[in-house]
Parts: sequence; C-alpha cells; structure tokens
Amino acid sequence: MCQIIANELYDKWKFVMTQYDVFNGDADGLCALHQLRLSEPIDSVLVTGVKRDIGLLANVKATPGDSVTVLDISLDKNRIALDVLLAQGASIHYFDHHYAGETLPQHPQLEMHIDTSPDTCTSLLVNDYLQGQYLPWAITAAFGDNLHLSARKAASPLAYTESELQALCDLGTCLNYNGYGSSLDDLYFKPTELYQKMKPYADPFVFIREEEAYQVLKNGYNADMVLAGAIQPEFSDAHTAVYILPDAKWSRRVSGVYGNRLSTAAPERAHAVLTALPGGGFMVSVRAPQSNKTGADELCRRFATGGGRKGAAGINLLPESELDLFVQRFRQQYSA
Ligand SMILES: [Mn+2]
Repeated sequence: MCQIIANELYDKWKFVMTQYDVFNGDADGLCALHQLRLSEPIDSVLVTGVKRDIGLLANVKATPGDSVTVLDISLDKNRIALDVLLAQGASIHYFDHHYAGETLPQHPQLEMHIDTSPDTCTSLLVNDYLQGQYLPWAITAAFGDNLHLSARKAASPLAYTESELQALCDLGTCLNYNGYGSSLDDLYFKPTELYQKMKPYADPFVFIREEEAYQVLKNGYNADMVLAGAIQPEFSDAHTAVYILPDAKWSRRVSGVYGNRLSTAAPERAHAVLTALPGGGFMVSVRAPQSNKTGADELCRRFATGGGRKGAAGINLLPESELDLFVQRFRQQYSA
C-alpha cells in the first residue's frame, strides 16, 4: 500500500518536475552533456548559446522540485542566478573548470564537481563522475579545449593508434570551432542543433564516419583556417604575439581555435587573437604559453567583459580605446 502511494507520488512529482540542462556551446559543454545523457537519458530543456555567452543560468526560471544540471560555465559569472534558483527550490548539479569565485556556495540542494586546475576540463570531470562510461567523448572534449596532454593521458587505457587519437583531436577541434562567434548567426550549427546530431552516437568514431554535419564543420574549419593563416601578426617576439583578424563571420568563428593552433605551434609563447566586431571594438582570445599555463584569466578579468581559465581566456568586447592598454598589459604579463 505504502509502495503504491509512493509510486503515485513519484509519478506526480516526476510529471511536474522539469530537468534543465545548461551547457556551454563548445566541445567541452557538448561532450559533457552528451556523456551524462547517454548514461541517464532524460528529456530536458536545453539552455545554451555561443561559447562566449556564459551568463546562461539567468535564463532558467525554476519551481520547487526542478533539477538543473550546469556544465562548463563559470560559477563566478553565474553566482547570483545560482542563488536565485536555489531559493526557488531547484536542486543543482554543477560541473565546471572555470574560475568559480573566492568562496564556493554551500547548500544542501547543490552538488558541485569543480576543479580549476589547468589540465582538466568539464568533460573529464563528468567522465570521472560516470567512472569512464563514455571516455572517448571526454577525450574528444579535452582535445577541443586544447588540452592535448590531458587528452592523451586520459586515452592511455584505450590503446588508440595515433590516427585514432588524431581523429578524436580533429573532432574535438571542430566541435569547439562551432562554438565561437559573437552571435548564433555566425555559427554553422546552433549548439542545441549540434547536440541533437551527436545524441544518437555513443561512439564518436561512428559520428565521425556517418554524420554529415561533421563534414560540414570540417570543411568550414579548414576554409576558415586558410583565411586566418594569411594574416600577419601585428606584433610578435619570443614571448608574445598579437594577431588582429578582420570583421567577418569567418574570423569570429575561427578566433578561438586559431589561438589554440598558434599556441600549439609555439608553446613557449603567449598569443592574443583579436577579432574586429561589426559594432566596433574587438573580441579577444588569450592563450597563455603552454609551457606556463597561468595568468590568462587574471589578465582578461581586468577588462569589463573578460573571463576564462588560467591557460585560455577571453574578452567579449574590448573597446577600441582600450586596445593599447590591452596589448601593453598582455606583453607585461608574459614578457619574462
Ligand atoms: Mn571547458
């Protein structure tokens, strides 16, 4: 009898409860969500945006009993909205590796998996949580976040060939590439659309072989990279290099992954890739030297719309009037 009542209550509760999946629109956010929902398929309301659109939690309005999963967006940047959701009675499951603020919130309805060390990413944290159930997708995401060593280390139990590793690296890079842009119009696929395309594939190698969307992304990526490669640096020396890309959709799409490529090619040097925006000013991607992954987040946070991680960070809108100041601070940060 009790069991029957419990089941009825559970069904009723299940009926009114909404699951929100809030995720960064880059490779790491997509692969984190994909792993979780492969493991626990639930119909959910998807909340995401371009990679730079990180104030995502404010878009969720919860009622008591709702459940919110948050993936790969800074808790620091979402702290106010998080407190509001907890006060509304939602339970929250938070996975992230970005700067989380001076102190972490504590609440019985909040479960956090946060690790801001520069060699991990959200998908690797989710992989730990799921005890390696969908490891190939976590490896893909680590490559996408330009964490090549971490990706290879995570892959070691799978004994992949070099060409298999390269295939996951290309996949991560292309999924990541799709997240950049100053608005959804710049992207080949809206991140929700790309996630729906990934959803049927438990195995990334099958996605690579069979999914047409992947060919679209790969071709777009290759074409954009050729255009970026033709741009000379504004400035470069042994420690730093600054590139300015023109106001075009391709530059906004390629800005972050181009920064990653420059960084991988010259690991001792810090890189800044600035992209001119249609309304004036620049979108900025900063990559700390791979040999010393520090300070990119601190540098960017000194500007009003900056944020990110120790090794890779950005500024959403750098006013033209602050260009010189930025270059000066960037060079100062990495001069020695
Ligand atoms: Mn990430």
